[in-house]
Amino acid sequence: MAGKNSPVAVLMGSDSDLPVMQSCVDQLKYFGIDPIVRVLSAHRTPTQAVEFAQKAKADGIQVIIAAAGMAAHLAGAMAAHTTLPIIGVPLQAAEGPSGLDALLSTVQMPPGMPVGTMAIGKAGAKNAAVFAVQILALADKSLADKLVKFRAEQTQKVLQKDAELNK
Ligand code: RP5
Repeated sequence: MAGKNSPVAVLMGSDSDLPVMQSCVDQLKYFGIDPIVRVLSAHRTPTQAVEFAQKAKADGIQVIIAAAGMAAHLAGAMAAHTTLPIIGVPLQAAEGPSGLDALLSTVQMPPGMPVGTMAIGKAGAKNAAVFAVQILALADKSLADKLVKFRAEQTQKVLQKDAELNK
C-alpha cells in the first residue's frame, strides 16, 4: 500500500488508526499521490518517530500528515523536529473518549510551532489529504487542475442529490 519517494507521508500512532486513515490514503490516491504510510508513535516508538522527522526533508517529503488518538502528540513531535508543514488529524481511539482529547492535544501547539489541525476522524482524514494537495498545488499546475476538477465533481454530486430529492 505504501508508496516510496512520495511528497506526502501519512503517519499514524497505531495500526488501529488505519480504518479511519485509509480515507486519507484513498483521497491522496484520487489525486495521483501514493503516500508513504507509517505507523509511528510519539510515545511507543519515540526514537523512530524523531528519526523519521529529521530525515523527512532529505527524503523528498514535502508535507507530513500525522494522525493519532488519545494524548495525540505525534503531529507535535513531527513539528518539533522538522520545518516541513505538519497536518494533524485527531482521532477517536477505540478505548478513548470522543476524540476531543486528541483534538486538544493536536491543536494546542505553542506559538512558533504550528500544526495545521483538521476535524476529528474521517472528515479530518479526508481533509488532510485535500489540504496536503492544496499545499503541493502551489507549485504543481497539474495538481492545481485536479483540485479544480475535484471541486466541480463535488458540487455536481450535491446538485444531483438535490435534484433527486426534488423529483
Ligand atoms: C494512540 O493511541 C494511537 O494513535 C491510537 O489512536 C491510540 C490507541 O492505540 P492502540 O492501543 O489501539 O494501539 O497513540
